[in-house]
Amino acid sequence: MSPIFIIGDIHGHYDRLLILLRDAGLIRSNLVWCGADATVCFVGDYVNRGEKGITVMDYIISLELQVQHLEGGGKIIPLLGNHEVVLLAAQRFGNRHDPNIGKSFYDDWRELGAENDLREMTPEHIAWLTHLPAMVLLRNRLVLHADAPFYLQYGTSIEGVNQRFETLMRSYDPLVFSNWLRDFAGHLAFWGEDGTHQAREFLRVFGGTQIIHGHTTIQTMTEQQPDYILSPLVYAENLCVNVDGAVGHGGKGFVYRLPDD
Ligand SMILES: [Mn+2]
Repeated sequence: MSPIFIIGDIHGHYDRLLILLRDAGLIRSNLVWCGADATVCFVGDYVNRGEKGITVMDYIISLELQVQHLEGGGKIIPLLGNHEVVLLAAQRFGNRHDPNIGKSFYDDWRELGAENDLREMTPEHIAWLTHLPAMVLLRNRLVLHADAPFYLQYGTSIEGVNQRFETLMRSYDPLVFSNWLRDFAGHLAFWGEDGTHQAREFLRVFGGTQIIHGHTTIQTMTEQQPDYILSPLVYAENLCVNVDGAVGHGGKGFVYRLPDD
């Protein structure tokens, strides 16, 4: 069975991404793919916090191209995170007012964004982001970016939510983006007793036996220091796996290999 790896929020920490991929045996020191038939799923949030968000995106795109040219090669599955939407909104709407947060889209992005990311984002990057799925089912795990409840309101199937995201990405209405960003910024939907019910509902609607997500650092749930977070957090009666190793907050991060079941 070919291995499946999940990688959490990288947030512009390109050097850390390379270390993680190299240590997992997926790339060589010259950045060339050596993961054979492995699948690597990135859960989104490539940009903001760190300085090299566009470089992170460019490298994931290059990995996609590399594996496409290999016979029987691997698979790269990048999901869309809310920070990509924050960056895009800053470029698309700039100083327009975001009514849900009471400041401009640019000012919202600038709090965590790296100036060069906005400068370096090309129409090709936007086209690539536009097609990224919101969620995917891998070996019966439902993988999505955020532990936020809104997915249930955005569709009743994986395909439906992915289609809705693509439609939203193409919108030039600031209010549409404002509401989407508000919903996408939800956290801890699967935490606590009510959260376990919510997780069951997600799995009933979208399928799968377990949810894998990033978006909320494991530190937020366990109060561990980022340096000590070196493995995923399994919670909600084993229904959820958090893979956000707080790389954006100085954590080393980790690569989560799915059990071969
Ligand atoms: Mn996020």
